[in-house]
This record gives sequence, structure tokens and C-alpha cells, in this order.
Amino acid sequence: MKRKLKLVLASALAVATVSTVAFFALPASAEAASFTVTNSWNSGYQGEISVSNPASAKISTWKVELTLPAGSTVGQSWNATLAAAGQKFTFTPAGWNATIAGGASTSFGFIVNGTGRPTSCTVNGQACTGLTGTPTATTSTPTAAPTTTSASPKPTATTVAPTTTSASPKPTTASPTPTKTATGSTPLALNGQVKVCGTNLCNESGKKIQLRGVSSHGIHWFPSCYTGSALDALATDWNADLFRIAMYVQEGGYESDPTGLTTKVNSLVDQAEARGMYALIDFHILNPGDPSFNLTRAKEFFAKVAARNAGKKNVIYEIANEPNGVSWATIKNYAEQVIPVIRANDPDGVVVVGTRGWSSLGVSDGASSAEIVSNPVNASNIMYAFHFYAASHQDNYRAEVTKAAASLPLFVTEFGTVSASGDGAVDTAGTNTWIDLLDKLKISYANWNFADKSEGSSILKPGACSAGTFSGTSVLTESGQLIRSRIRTADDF
Ligand code: IDC
Repeated sequence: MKRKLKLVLASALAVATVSTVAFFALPASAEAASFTVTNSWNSGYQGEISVSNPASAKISTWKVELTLPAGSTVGQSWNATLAAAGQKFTFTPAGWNATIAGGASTSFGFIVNGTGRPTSCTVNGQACTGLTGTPTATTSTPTAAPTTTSASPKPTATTVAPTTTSASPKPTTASPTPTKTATGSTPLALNGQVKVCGTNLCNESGKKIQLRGVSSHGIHWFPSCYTGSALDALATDWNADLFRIAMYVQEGGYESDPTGLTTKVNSLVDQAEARGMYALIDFHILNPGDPSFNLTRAKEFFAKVAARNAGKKNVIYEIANEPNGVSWATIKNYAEQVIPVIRANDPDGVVVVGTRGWSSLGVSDGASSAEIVSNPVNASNIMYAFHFYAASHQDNYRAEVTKAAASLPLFVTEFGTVSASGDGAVDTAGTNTWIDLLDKLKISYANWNFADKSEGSSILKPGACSAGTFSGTSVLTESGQLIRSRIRTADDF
């Protein structure tokens, strides 16, 4: 009996972000093919294909072949194995989804670098020809995908670099002369491009590593705290591996000055790189806690910073500081829209995804990491954020981290020595217990916060930033001294 396959529209994924759908009409025998653009941005788009078997007998394998016009290529795929030959891209089963029972279906997704839509499609060798529908792809140029929030401006072609492999543009702001260079024995020189390996962060040669460092406060509030000499002190006096660039989105942050803050983030990436430190680019959403409120801004921002920094090895992307008041499903949906934008521009950058309940793995919401383990973000080379404040988050949170670390790659992108308010007394014992656990599990971390505001979580004493001295212990608060003493010990790289 002739096997019949059908490629059907993945309508559930079409949602509001579909900007263009091309339909491949049915041949007479009733096989059909269509693909859906589930997301798009200036330099590319995400496609989804569902393969279904309308016959009663199972099929044991399948093969989908797409041809793209010159200038567009499939950069990556998931739930399928991808092979490329010229402009022809062949998708075969990922391994577990080769067999499709009668009446059942499977689906896979892919990222196209470039805006050209497929010019042909076959499934198991049968052509799905006769483009109908609107508009055809090769002539359409997608803009930033429309979303439910429309307040932020669209990205412009001049600020979004087109491809993943081209050399990254020159820094827009000259970095002050570093006292450490990116060659030799800096964390960056020793480790190169980091990647996720199993449940750990690994360096370029595959060794499990832990990065230890600090987080800025809001970079728009404390510019005098993030100078060349401040980063010199972190690199050489603190031996920090990591500098988190906290870019608030609300409260006068990115939404108020997207261009200025994007430039500032890029400048800090350069300054960290020049000193051999990793830079964690933090899209610091907090209120509102639903990351989808800022989806348009996130796509716009990450398209720019990922394209601009693609050639650098020191960049890690944190796409949502602390989701709160939303379900894991909402966060996952946001992540699955933002990550492809980063991948299209910087394919090998590690991405950290915030978790439910202020990045508590759900615990602060009465949930747990189990909801992530059973429904992970559909992407590779990603980690999940966990945040704690030592005076507020204690044994039950540590137990959850210990459990979750066995199956999820975790990154403590923010923690404080004080209470969750960011103020109050330093909990030295609790902080040390936490850091001991992170060290044991090789979980990377960044301490909140490197600024001189008058609050318990500040690393620097009030007035230190304008005075301009950052090295040594006399400029540090109690919290700063504790954190410096933990970070400056020898790394295990
Ligand atoms: C706090 C700052 C404080 C600022 C406040 C509002 O310490 O100076 O006024 O944000 O923007 C977080 C957040 C982080 C908070 C911090 C302490 O990620 O932005 O910073 N915290 O409350 N999560 C848990 C605690």
C-alpha cells in the first residue's frame, strides 16, 4: 500500500507572530505540504513543519527536503537531523521520531538565516508543488515580528547585523587601557568560548568550569561605578571571571533609552573582554514580571547585541532576569521566541533562561524545578537561572538547587548576602553555606551588586564610585569584603 504523508500547518504555533505563510498545494494524490513561519526578525525567521501520517499503517521513516533561494540558509534545527547540500536542506528524523503511527504526526523546527522562503519542498520524495496563498517568500522582507506589545520601536536594518559569521563590528566606545589582556592567563584566555555540556558549563575544550563574579546594579543609575578602573579592580584585584551587565528594562532603563543602553552594554562587553572576563548580558526585567510584556523589546535588543558581539567569546545572554507572577509555560514561550533571535545572530552563545517565581526555579511560587524538567525549553546550549538572597532563602531552596542540578544546567546569575529586599544585615553563615554548595556543584554565580548605593547588598561603600578607587578592602562594605574573599581564590580551570 502506498504510504501517504501529509505536512500540515502547525496552526497552534502560528499565533500572533506569524508574518508570512507559504502554502504548498496538494498533488492529486492528497499529500499536502505547508510550512509555518512561527517567528521572524530582520535577518531571518523560524520555521515549523509538522509531518503527519493520515494513513492507518505506520510509517517507519520520513525525509523532508527544502530548497531555499541563494542568500538564505538553514542555520539550525531541532527535533530533526539536518543535512545541507548547496541550497537544499534535508531533514530526517532526530532518532526518536522516525516512526509515525497511522493518524499521528511529528513536527520539527528550524532557523533560517536570511529572509528567503522555500522555493520547493518534498516529503519522502514527493513534490509539494504549486505555491498558492500569500505572499511568496522570496520577495517578502520580514520586519520584527508583531507581538501583543507594540510600544517599542522596530529595529532598523542598519543596526541589526545580518549574519552569524561575519566579524563583529568594532566597539563603538574605546575601552580604557586594561591592565590584563585577553591573552595569557585570564579566565577568558584560559577557557575561550564556553558551552553547556550535560548539566554543566564547560570551557572550549570541554572541561567543566565555574565562573565567579559580580553583577552591576542598574547600569543606567550608576555609570561612575562601571569605569575602566572599576573593571581593572574586578579583573586584577578580585580575580573575577565574570561581570554581569544588569540592564533594567523598566524604571528608566531600556524602554526609555534603547539606543543609549544598547551602546552602554556593548561598551561594557568590550571592557570585560579587554580584561579577560566574561560578560553576562542581563535583560533585567522585574516589574512587570511577565517577560512577554517586553517581548518586542527583547527581540530588538538581543538581535542587536548578538549580531554585534557574535565574534566575541566572552558573551553570555540572560534573557529575563526575574519572571514573576507568570507560569512556567509563559516563560518557556517567551524563551522560545527570543532564543532563535540570538541563535540567528550568534549561534554559539550560551543563553540563560529565568525561572518562575523571581528565578527561584518556582520555589517562591510554591512550585519546583520539576515543571522545567518535564517541560524544558526547546533549545540547546541553554541554562536556567536560579537566584537567592542568603538571609531570605535557606535550606528548602538549597535542597531544590541540589535536586535540580542533577538534571538541569543551572547558573546563579544573581544572589545577595542579605534579604530579598536587597538591604538589611549580611547573613555571613548563610552566604558561605550557599557559596560552598555552588562551588561543590560547579555552579557559576554573580553577586548583587557592584555599586555604592546605601543598601546592604552593595559591594562598595557610599561615595566610592565618584572617588574612583575600587581596589583593596577599604572601599568595600561588609558584603563586598565577604564576596571578594570568596571570589579571589584560585579558579579550577
Ligand atoms: C533592587 C536594588 C534596589 C532597587 C530595586 C528596584 O537593590 O537598589 O531600588 O532593585 O529596582 C532582585 C532583583 C534586583 C533587586 C534585588 C534586591 O533582580 O533588581 O535590586 N533583588 O531587591 N531580585 C531579588 C532581589
